[in-house]
Amino acid sequence: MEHYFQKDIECASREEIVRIQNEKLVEQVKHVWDHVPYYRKKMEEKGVTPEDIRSIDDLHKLPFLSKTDLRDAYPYGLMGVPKDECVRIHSTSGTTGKRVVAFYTQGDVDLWEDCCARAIMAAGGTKEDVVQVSYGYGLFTGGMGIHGGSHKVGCLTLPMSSGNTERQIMFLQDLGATILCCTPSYAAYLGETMKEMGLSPEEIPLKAGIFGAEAWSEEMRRDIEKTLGIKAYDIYGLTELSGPGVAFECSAQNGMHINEDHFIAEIIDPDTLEVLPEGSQGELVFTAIDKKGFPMLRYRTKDICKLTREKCSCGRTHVKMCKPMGRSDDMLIIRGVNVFPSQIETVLLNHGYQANYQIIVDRVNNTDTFDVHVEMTPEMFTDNVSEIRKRQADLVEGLKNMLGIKAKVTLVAPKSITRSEGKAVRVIDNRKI
Ligand code: DLL
Repeated sequence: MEHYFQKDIECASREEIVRIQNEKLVEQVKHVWDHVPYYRKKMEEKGVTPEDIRSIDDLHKLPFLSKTDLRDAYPYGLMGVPKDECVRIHSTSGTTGKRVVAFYTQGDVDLWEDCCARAIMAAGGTKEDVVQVSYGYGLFTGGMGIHGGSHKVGCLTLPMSSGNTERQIMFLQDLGATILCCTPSYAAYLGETMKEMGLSPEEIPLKAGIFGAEAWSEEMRRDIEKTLGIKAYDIYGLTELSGPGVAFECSAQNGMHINEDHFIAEIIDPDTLEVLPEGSQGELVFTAIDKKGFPMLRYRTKDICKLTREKCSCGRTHVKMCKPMGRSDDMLIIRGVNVFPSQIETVLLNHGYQANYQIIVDRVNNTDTFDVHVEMTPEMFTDNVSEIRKRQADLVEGLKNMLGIKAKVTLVAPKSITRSEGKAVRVIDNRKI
């Protein structure tokens, strides 16, 4: 049976959604014009005033915002209300330069938690469930966002945060968690550790997982579903737009419904900045039409994605985004060819490996080197050199078919690549360009 947190809105007619978006957009643009001088200046430079924005058809007239703007306006330059009306700050997990900081009014926190509650109910959650929240708590939005959503659904919420893997597994067993929320790479690690401890999926009552915050493939989903004995649902979001819950998967498990009463999505060509027609692949851009503390208009996510309005079997009417295939800034250009880590992951999982790998790129004598280190699973571990060579050659071939370029593949011992409790580090790019 399908559960909804706010059925009226989640299953509203197209006309109703457009009506809501039109009304909120017009109001939000006025709010930003009046309260965010940084964005007002950008509008003035483009010759746009709030009167020009009468409906979502006028959205394309507004200037974009990007991470560069967030850095320029750091820390308070994009705040949309007086500081004393904000109640919360979160920040991205970025490692370079100034971090992005985002602000929330109580109303913003409320609507964010509603979005997460929708995601939990779409994954089959009800107040009967015990939810183990193993996303990091703190500045990262994963822990506190899902936590708030879980409370709203009325689930018994376990604020584990990430780390201490054996204790995670002990609580999964002892407290009988039925829904696990963490990054997909941490879910895979928990599954792997359970197996090592001789614990089979039947011995824990877990039924669903809500995994996001990083790109993960369909193959990885199947792998996690098998090792943990669950249904694994994707969830998407970013700090700039509140956090997890901007979009979430339903029982159809083929794309994530974007919460269109709060966010308007567009797909643009990242080079020409033109808006692309439905179904095209391009950069995802969001306009937050409710958030007041940190109101983002036409924010460029860098995530490469497609949108579809095909009817969904779950009854929800909100537009769906596909799994982002990666970020345009995660995309590696190796010997002139575009390479996404997710493509490499697909090849590995199709060859019976798990998503434990690292891509190491360097430049020697003006040529890119492309090394992929892949862990053998315990079952395939061997010191038979010819067998290892054969396996490596198979992977080189598989990667060449997928990417069109040749990689140097090195198989390494099980557990030799560092595991992540949050977002996995897949790429080491040593090129100094
Ligand atoms: O990762 C918020 C989040 C927490 C989402 C927990 C889901 C679950 P940031 O740290 O600001 O926020 O990173 C946002 O992570 O632009 C995407 O590139 C990536 N990302 C998030 N969810 C997914 C997903 C959180 N389901 C950036 N699939 C985004 C692929 C994702 N990439």
